[in-house]
Amino acid sequence: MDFGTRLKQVRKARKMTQIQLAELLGVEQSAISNYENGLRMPGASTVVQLSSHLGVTVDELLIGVNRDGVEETFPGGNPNSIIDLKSHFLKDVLEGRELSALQNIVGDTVTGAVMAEIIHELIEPALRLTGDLWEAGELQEAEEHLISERLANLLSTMGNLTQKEPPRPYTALFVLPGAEEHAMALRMAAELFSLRGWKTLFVGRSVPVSGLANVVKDKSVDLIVMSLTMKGHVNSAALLIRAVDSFRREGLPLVLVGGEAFSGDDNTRSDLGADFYAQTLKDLGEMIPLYEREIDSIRQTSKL
Ligand code: B12
Repeated sequence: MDFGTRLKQVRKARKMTQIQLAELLGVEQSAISNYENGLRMPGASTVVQLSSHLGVTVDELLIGVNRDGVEETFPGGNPNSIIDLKSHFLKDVLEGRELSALQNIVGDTVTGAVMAEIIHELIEPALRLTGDLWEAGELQEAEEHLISERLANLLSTMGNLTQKEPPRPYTALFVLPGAEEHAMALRMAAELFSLRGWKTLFVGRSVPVSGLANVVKDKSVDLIVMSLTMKGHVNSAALLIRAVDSFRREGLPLVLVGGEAFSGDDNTRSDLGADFYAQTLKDLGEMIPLYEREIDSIRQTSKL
């Protein structure tokens, strides 16, 4: 199969028109038509751009084979829903084309429901699978880091494209206690609060308590959200919560903790002393309205 026919086949499989592809490349539609009809051949840099916008490798586009040297059959072989995308996703992430793969399906505007689906159906399972593969020695540590970084970027890019609910008068601050480095669940939690219309401030790795107190005061934080993965960091979380107690004014901020470190463990919960616990990110959909009601009632009481 010649280059032009292959380009046309991939473009159609991506459900893209010649005009849309031309716009992405900043060229006239006639240029795409000329490539597809074999009248002209694009230069090397255009081939690289084409492959990136179409979510295929240069080899797939030029000679019709993927990285393993296996011939590709595009129609039907490409994902057309997030669920289909799931099976290709980790490979896309490792090959650096997760954003184009996803955008081919969801387009440039993302609804809140689709974003929640991306979080629960793609990003969460991809991280779990990464952990499993790493444990089985099938992924290098560097690849594990690379995947987390790329997924964090994907989350923030898709988050910026997402239509959120109208703003609500609540602010949440997201922090990791002590030396905790597992930030992905916390990032996803921040995204879910933001979808609901909350103002979100992502601090990530723990800041000194004095710094935290200042941010809470300056930004009128209503809720501090923590994620705790490793049991070894429970003490740091408890210390942080005690520090919040010391600078809490008129009942706010409240503290929410989630994470593997204490799931199903009531002793750890009572040692921690947070106001709320949530087991999974999916729980947040139901829980956020409850936090809002609690904050409203505290505000009401402090006015009396
Ligand atoms: C990515 C990753 C990393 C990345 C993190 C990068 C980043 N920016 O986040 C890096 C490479 C830095 C890392 C480092 C380490 N990691 Co690591 N890591 C993982 C991995 C693969 C995925 C974690 C993840 O994001 N999961 C996806 C999220 C969505 O799931 P989750 O965190 O479990 O959260 C769920 C619930 O707990 C809950 N939740 C969690 N937080 C919150 C918060 C709120 C508010 C709510 C509502 C819910 C909630 O919601 C989620 C489900 O819906 C896991 C493997 C795995 N199976 O999880 C190992 C894993 C967590 N790591 C592990 C280990 C041992 C380490 C290291 C010690 C490795 C080392 N030798 O250096 C260090 C420790 C670093 C530190 N000081 O914290 C172990 C932890 C074992 C344990 N429980 O003690 C795991 C389980 C791997 C394993 N099987 O051994 N890691």
